[in-house]
Amino acid sequence: MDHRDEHFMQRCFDLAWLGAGSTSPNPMVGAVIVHEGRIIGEGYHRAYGEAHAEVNAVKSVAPADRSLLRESTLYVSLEPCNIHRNTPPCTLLILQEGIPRVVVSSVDQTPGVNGSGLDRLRKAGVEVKTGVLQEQGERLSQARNTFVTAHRPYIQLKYAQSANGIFAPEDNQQLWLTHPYTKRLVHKWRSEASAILVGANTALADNPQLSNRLYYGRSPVRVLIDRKGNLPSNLRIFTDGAPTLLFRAQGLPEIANLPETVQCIEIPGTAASIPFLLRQLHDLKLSTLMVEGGIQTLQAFIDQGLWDEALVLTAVSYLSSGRRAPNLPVGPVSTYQLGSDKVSLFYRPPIR
Ligand code: AOF
Ligand code: ZN
Repeated sequence: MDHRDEHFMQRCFDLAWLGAGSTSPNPMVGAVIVHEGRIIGEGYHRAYGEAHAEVNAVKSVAPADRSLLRESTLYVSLEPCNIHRNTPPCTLLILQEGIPRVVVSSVDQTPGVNGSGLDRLRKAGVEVKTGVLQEQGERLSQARNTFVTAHRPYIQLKYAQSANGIFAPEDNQQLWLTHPYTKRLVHKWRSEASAILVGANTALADNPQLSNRLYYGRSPVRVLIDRKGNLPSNLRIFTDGAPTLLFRAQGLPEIANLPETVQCIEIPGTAASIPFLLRQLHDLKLSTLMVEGGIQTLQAFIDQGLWDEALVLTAVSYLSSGRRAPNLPVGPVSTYQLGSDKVSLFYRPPIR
């Protein structure tokens, strides 16, 4: 069997991931142009508002190879866009360059695209193949697709536990269980998340910064739920000058001396906190949310079915007392060893 299409699609995925953390709320997308088995161009979507993967791939083709575009295959991890928003449609570029064959992994579920990009190419006589490494392609675009179809951020739960399943608070140094490598990995995840959330109990108990300090790239916007207004204004989250969204009930007294970097959002009296908050994050174009605790907050997201994946770190040490880590209704899809820890990934089962 010829695995050439899968091979070049894998290269598209590798390129796409280079945009992690900077394309949101747009998807990560990679593209490769191949002439008779040789890659003559590659590109990826680097940052929101900037050129799409296909454009960068076409631009990267050497002048001497440009005439080969008319005999080449364009591989792209996501269906080429067919709408004009920040940039002109990629379908138009493909037709203008006369690229005769396009291979795609999965469909762009953005309303207005959603198959119409593929249709347009087919109607213009381009040979289109779709569904190559589709499952991986869908995983790559799942944050984007969740954002545009469910109108909420893609939700990642993240927590650490002891070998016997006792919950380990995030920034509590006395209870630090996991290996230093793992901390760096957690900061990498933070660099890729649009927003990061903890409940009021965790904010109070751990006084966390919730920033990315150990990996390159940016930090997520911090999100706090403090329905009753219990949090004091001297928490690090309020004083360190980085952006924070604070969700509180309506009608509470104002917090004195809050810097401008903290935006207070009132939860209407009758609204459930989490769905309201998710809608607000969506409207602020925050397309992924990492929920770091505490147990009550994590369990509330799980009980409401409002999560997409869980990243669970399991240390080698045992804790003799403490609260049990949250209950996930499924087993992990993968587990790997990092230093002395295990890193497990869970996906929420489909809602029927
Ligand atoms: C592609 N290739 O590399 C990306 C795509 O105008 P924009 O940048 O806001 O993009 C809007 C649409 O393009 C939207 O459907 C989004 O999913 C898609 N992103 N499409 O062909 C790319 N990043
Ligand atoms: Zn495009």
